[in-house]
Amino acid sequence: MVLCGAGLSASSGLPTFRGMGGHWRKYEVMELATFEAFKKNPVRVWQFYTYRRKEALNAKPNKAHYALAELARRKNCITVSQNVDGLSPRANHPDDKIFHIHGSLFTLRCESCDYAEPNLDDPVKPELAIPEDENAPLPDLSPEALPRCPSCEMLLRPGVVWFYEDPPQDDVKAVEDWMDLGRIDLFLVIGTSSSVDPAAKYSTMARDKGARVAVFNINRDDEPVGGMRKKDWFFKGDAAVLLPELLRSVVGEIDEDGAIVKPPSNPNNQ
Ligand code: BJW
Ligand code: ZN
Repeated sequence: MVLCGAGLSASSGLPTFRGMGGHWRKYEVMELATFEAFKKNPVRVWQFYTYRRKEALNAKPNKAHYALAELARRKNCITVSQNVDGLSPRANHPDDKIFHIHGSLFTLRCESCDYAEPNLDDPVKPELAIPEDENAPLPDLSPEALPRCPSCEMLLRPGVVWFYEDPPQDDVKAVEDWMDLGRIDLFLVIGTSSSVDPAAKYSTMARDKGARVAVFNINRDDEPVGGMRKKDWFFKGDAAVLLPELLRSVVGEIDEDGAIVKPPSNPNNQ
């Protein structure tokens, strides 16, 4: 089982959540990533997510995304991703083996009814375009400029899971059902500060199913909840370098574009 966070995409050039210093321009990110913020200032929140969507669309999956996608094709394993950047889907990670428990930047959903749509437009509406110059002021828009639900006319919002919101219940249930199936050998914790529930709970749950834990993180202090145990591993460094190396005997040698340039030496490696 794999749990990944923003550090997986750091080498693709996307800042981690806490790595942004908690700020975007002069705004506190914590104050943009809540439904309360959206109700108060939907224009500002939409401008923040327009910026995030553009950054993610301009980024490319890295070797770690491709290695995890290949691992999923070869092993009985699931990935729980906290990432909303769409890079794992773009690395062709099998759809039925990954659960995006914090949603996606590229789904729009209605703030009021059940309407949802995939959307890759940049920007979603022309008025939302963000000035290239970071110091240039953000355009002062009226909420009329924001995307609206074709079904009920209320505002559409980014399809991410904000603080205090429930992660998609179907996904949470599917993850728990999979964990209940039997023993878990190994739990990989990749590029996450393990600071947000429910993701932070999964390492303890996996341990209860017998898992040993392997952490991949540039920061030795970012341990999973409950700390490290005797038979765990901590690989300190860039996930995009470490993972393809550590998984090479199982997934083969992968190039920058995700092509397997050398087959695995030990595909049945347990
Ligand atoms: C590298 C690297 C490299 C860097 N290689 N590594 C007080 C305030 C706010 C909230 C709460 C609160 N008290 C309680 C709450 C609830 C909250 C919570 O858990 N808070 C904790 C403080 C306890 N949880 C929730 O609100 C969740 N909802 C919930 O629990 O509902 C109840 C429920 C549970 C279960 C079932 C049903 C109901 C929802 C949480 C939603 C989080 N949403 C966000 C924003 C998404 C939208 C957006 O992106 O704008 O998700 S918050 C943010 O944190 C984002 C991330 O997915 C998430 C996790 O962060 P992540 O990925 O770990 O990133 P970072 O930046 O923290 O860490 C990066 C790591 O990478 C670091 O360790 C680096 O060292 C490392 N790294 N480069 C390897 N190259
Ligand atoms: Zn609606």
